[in-house]
Amino acid sequence: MVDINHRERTIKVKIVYYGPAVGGKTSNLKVLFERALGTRRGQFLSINSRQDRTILCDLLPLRSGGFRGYELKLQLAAVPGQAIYAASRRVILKGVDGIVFVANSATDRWHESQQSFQEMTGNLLAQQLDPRRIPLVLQYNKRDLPEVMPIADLSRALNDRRAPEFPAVATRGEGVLETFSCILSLVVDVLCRSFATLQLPPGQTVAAWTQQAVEGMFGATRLDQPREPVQPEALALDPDVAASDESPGHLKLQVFTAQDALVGGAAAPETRATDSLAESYAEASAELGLAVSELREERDLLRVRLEEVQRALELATEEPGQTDVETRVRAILQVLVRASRASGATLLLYTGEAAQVLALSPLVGDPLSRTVWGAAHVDELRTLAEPRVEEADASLELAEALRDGMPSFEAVAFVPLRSAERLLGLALLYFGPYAALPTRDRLVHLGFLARVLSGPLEALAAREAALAGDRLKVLSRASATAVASLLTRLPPELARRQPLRIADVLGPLRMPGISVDVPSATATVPGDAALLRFAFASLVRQCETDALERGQIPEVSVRVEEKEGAVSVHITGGGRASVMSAPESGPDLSDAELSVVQSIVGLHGGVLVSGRGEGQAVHFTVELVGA
Ligand SMILES: Nc1nc2c(ncn2[C@@H]2O[C@H](COP(=O)(O)OP(=O)(O)OP(=O)(O)O)[C@@H](O)[C@H]2O)c(=O)[nH]1
Ligand SMILES: [Mg+2]
Repeated sequence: MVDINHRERTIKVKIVYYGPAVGGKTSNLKVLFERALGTRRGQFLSINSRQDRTILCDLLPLRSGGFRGYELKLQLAAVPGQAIYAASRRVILKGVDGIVFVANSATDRWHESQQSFQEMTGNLLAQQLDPRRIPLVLQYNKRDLPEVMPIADLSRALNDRRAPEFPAVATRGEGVLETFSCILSLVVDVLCRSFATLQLPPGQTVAAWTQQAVEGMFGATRLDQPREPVQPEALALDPDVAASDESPGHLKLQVFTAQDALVGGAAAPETRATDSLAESYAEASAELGLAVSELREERDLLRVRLEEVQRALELATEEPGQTDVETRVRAILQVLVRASRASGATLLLYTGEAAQVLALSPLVGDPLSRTVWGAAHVDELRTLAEPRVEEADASLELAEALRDGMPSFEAVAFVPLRSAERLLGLALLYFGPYAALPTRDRLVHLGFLARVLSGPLEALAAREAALAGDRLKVLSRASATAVASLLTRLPPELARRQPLRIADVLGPLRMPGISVDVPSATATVPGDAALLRFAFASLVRQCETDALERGQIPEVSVRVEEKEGAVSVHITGGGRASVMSAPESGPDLSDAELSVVQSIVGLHGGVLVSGRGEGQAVHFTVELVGA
């Protein structure tokens, strides 16, 4: 019975391999397990006798990837074929969504296949399932044996409903994936027809979906050729169960049975009492098996999430200079892509003056920002606090923006990366038609990762701000140099010289952190008030910058001294120690600005002296001729 969980965005489907003893059911599952990519398979659990015959079942969880935004989880189960395990077969068949009947082609075993098929029909009817309608694929296995029934005879005997059928040699992988692909497509076809929300969008077919799903799970559509070396996917579902030709993830539970005691002897007698006992035992164990495999899946998921958080923390604590900016930002985006399993991604960076777009291959630009509506929509999302998903069906405009490009997408997740006060970046994670969309739970996880990853982005923003500051400094240095050269070429008589009260010139500089002390309020100098005030203000600023660069809160004193007709203005820097860390000192503008001050002082027939006093604080003295 299909189990759809809208909250977790999962669809669970059960496919049962049914058939006579030693027909090759376990062999089919084993091959599928061995050849499935590490990220797509869970642990393969077999409950066997010591002779490796199935006693209870084989369970193999597989993930097919996304189907209409949902993750399709397949539980493959193989029944035990031996006659005495009839109870287990009934239990395993409960809630089945699709059946692969594995018949033994050997001439001398053919009646066992027939009996098993009849038994299966009865079991389905007992569950109110119509044996003529349930998705069914027949596999005629062991075609390599010397004496096999012709396929036409097997087909005539077993397949009067004309279900799809495949010859196979399971031990060599022949026909195994073909059989599996076929049952998967039949089950998916039923899903599309039974649930309105799961209908495929126009232009997509079940056959095309199945082909990409199978390729996504196995990296191939046939298994009878040796596998191309697969790129190990970055984050395997279970690191212990990584894709390999050995099968470390195959857990076999061997159970001692009465048969083991009489190896080679007759089968244990079957009585009604032991039958019902066996049935309840089988039921409990099968449920336990399913629960264990779900718990294991949950554990695997948590492990993967932990790895993602570790990677995010690594990026957050990496020294800023270690890798270049683009590599770091790319790494940040990759963490989010892996955690969301998106098919494409871009990051809109708001750390600099203009927004920048970084796109991960195969994208070259941001698909959503291409349309006018999309660009405006992205802009609206600048206040977004937590990740969210939007699906193409939500609006015509979104559908157009997502579906019309190459590649085309069905949904987008927005993940904001924020500092305490502003948006530093917006990750846009795009999902293709065959992708599973993040569940609510996964969105919370993405939100957490985004908070960790906003650290490195904040450092980046600070660096960009510093660079912008440097650019500004270069610019003002250039203009200061230009002014200085203009002033030196100005004939002295052009400067206005009128008697100025020095107290009026310096008064406006007084503010918190700047003390102005003019003992004789009447001291006057001949000159240009605006130019002189500019010169003194520049010197005060030099002192302030100097203090800041030494990690202090600036305290500047301006003091006037009048002696023998000359007026001296002493400007002394300094500051209180502060907890601020000293900003990196970039190229400063002191030289250019000082030459402007020098020119102004020169125009007024004065001199500028500078130096450093005790505690290394800078100080300036301007000597002017009194009026
Ligand atoms: N020659 C040959 N042997 C096969 C083939 N498929 C499976 N076998 C062998 O047949 C034996 C039984 O295979 P299983 O896959 O365990 O059969 P089963 O249907 O699971 O059997 P039960 O668990 O008892 O129901 C094993 O020794 C397999 O190696 C095949 O296509 N050709
Ligand atoms: Mg078996």
